[in-house]
Amino acid sequence: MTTVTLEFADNLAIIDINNPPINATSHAVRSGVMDALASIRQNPAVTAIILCCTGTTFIAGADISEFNQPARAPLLPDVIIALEDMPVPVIAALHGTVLGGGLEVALGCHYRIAHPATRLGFPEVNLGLIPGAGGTVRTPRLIGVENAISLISNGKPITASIALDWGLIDHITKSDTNLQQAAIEYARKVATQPCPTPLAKRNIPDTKQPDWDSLIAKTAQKARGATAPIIAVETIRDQFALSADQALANERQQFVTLREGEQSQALRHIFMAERNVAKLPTTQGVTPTPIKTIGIVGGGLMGAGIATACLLAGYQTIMIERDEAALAKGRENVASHLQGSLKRGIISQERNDQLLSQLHGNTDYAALAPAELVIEAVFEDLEVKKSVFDAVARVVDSTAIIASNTSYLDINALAHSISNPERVIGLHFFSPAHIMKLLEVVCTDGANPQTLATALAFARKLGKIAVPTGVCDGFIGNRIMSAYRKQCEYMIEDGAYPEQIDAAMTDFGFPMGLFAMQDMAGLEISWKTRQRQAATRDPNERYVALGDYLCEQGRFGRKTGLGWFRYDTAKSAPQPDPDVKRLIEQESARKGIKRRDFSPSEIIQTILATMQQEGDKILNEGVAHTADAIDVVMINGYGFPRWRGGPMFMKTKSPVSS
Ligand code: 3H9
Repeated sequence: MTTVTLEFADNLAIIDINNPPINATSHAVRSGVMDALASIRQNPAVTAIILCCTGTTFIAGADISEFNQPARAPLLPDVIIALEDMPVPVIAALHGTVLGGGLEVALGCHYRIAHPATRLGFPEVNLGLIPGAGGTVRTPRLIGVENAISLISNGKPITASIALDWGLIDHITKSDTNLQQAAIEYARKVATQPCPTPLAKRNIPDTKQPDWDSLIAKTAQKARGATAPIIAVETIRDQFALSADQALANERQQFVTLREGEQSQALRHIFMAERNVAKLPTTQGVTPTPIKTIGIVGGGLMGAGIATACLLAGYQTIMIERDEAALAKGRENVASHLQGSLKRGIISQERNDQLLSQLHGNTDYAALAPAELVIEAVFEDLEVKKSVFDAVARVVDSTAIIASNTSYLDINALAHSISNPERVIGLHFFSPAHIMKLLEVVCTDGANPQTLATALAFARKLGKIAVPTGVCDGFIGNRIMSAYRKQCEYMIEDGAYPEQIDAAMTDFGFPMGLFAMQDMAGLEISWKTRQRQAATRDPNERYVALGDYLCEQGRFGRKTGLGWFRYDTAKSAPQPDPDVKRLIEQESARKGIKRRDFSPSEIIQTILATMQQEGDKILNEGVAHTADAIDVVMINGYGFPRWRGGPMFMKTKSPVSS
């Protein structure tokens, strides 16, 4: 396959890039484009050039697999300067996702036309980088400083219509027009006009500069420890004191420094880990069973969230509840989730109504007959779940997959409670299920590759990051969380306070500390679980009863205004409570523990070491297939700071710095 082809037709030159899967600017692309430009320069008949891509997208960025190797010429900034310096206009024909280095290439062209479904952006900050091929210099010169800052520092792509509004592109084609044909027509039109001044030779349009200090402070607060978004804003700011050439050199230097740094390495690690985590040898070459209809048993918080996710992914969805009142509540829950998507602009009112019409409720399990996959999301009790499995197995086809959303129960036991256990799998969604990206796909002992491949394909269709796990108490995420929660409770009895642990965690980069998180989730569910487990608990294991005492006093967390912390209003931040402090100190005294100080660094070291030790056990037992899987779970389900790469990645690097 030739990566870059050049064709001459009627005084036009068409450069076509074909570098699947994302047409990244790999070395072959950069040198191919350079060669094509050199050939075009030899052909005086050419009046305009079209740059386009074969496949599902225009260039979606630099090839990050090359970032770990020495850079090979020609470098992307030089390719873009060569494009910009062509004596005839270059038209970029954009479709798919025009990202990072791809958008920088487009900005090196003199005109940009796009298919209406195109999305454009600079996701570099998500990889711990800033644009490194002129993005911070050319973008403000085209669309002004304010829009450039927003595009570059938050990493989110924009639609073609916003791009047109901002002046980032010049034209949007009709959706049914052939893009290359539209580019040819556009090229013919502009070929007769003088070539526009390259962006790097223009001035920044608006002279009004933002209040940089407050902008940087706001960016830092949002970035929670990640440095790239701040450096992106600073790099845009610094060019006001530089010529365009100096600004390009400064940007490149910042880019290279970031590329070599720990944060970018960590973010690139997790980016690739997320894409590789569900690639299992057992499912290679297995064609997933096609699925059209999903059954969901239970319309509570989880069931309704899962139903919403299924509807949004385009599945016909059947919800089963025990009676009409519960079913009405389940429907109401789904409608309210969809309203949230409507408000966030993810769906239109029309789509909302259409999706609700694809939700079919019933109180009779027989309605599940057409479902190819049924997910139970009922109360966390093995016997209750077994009876649901039994009822489902009686009505669905013998090949239909039956899944449980349990977060810790023994799915092997559930699987063996029905006749053909090879079609049973765990689908552990995280709440809210239609929003959270993580999905643990729990492989039972007997699940066959077909069941697993189908579950993974289903997860991908929902837009989830599916992490295959084995069966154990808590699977990957809850098991690690339960191990480090225990350590945090020990630290509380030994001398730390909840606010100290939470502060150490948020300083490390977690969005919320463990104790505030428990307050938010509500303390009574784990209290009831502990009561159920009391009879079988190892009497020699250290047990911290503080959570029980809180619940005995009716302190169930944020919803009761009191938990590990005090909440004066529904929205107020957690406040340390002197009553809790007293309770903790009394408990330490009762157990004869001499309380001592814990530094933030000791707290974090303890948490991290516990996560890593439990992670090692999980790996040795084969519950997780790779250490990367553990990182993907902790980052996407438990708030572990993404820019640190995950606990197992950190283990391979230097000891933690808090
Ligand atoms: C940059 O551009 C820096 C410049 O400013 C300066 C340079 C000097 N490289 O996500 P998917 C692979 S930084 C290499 O499942 P989707 C991925 O591993 C870059 N490979 O598909 C997977 O491989 P496989 C700025 C990459 O349809 C396959 O492509 N750009 C890269 O759900 C499909 O990926 C970005 O950050 C890459 N950059 O989503 C864009 N990207 O088939 C990052 C993907 O073997 N990429 N792969 O499993 C994305 O956001 C999504 O991949 C995209 C497609 C939206 C493009």
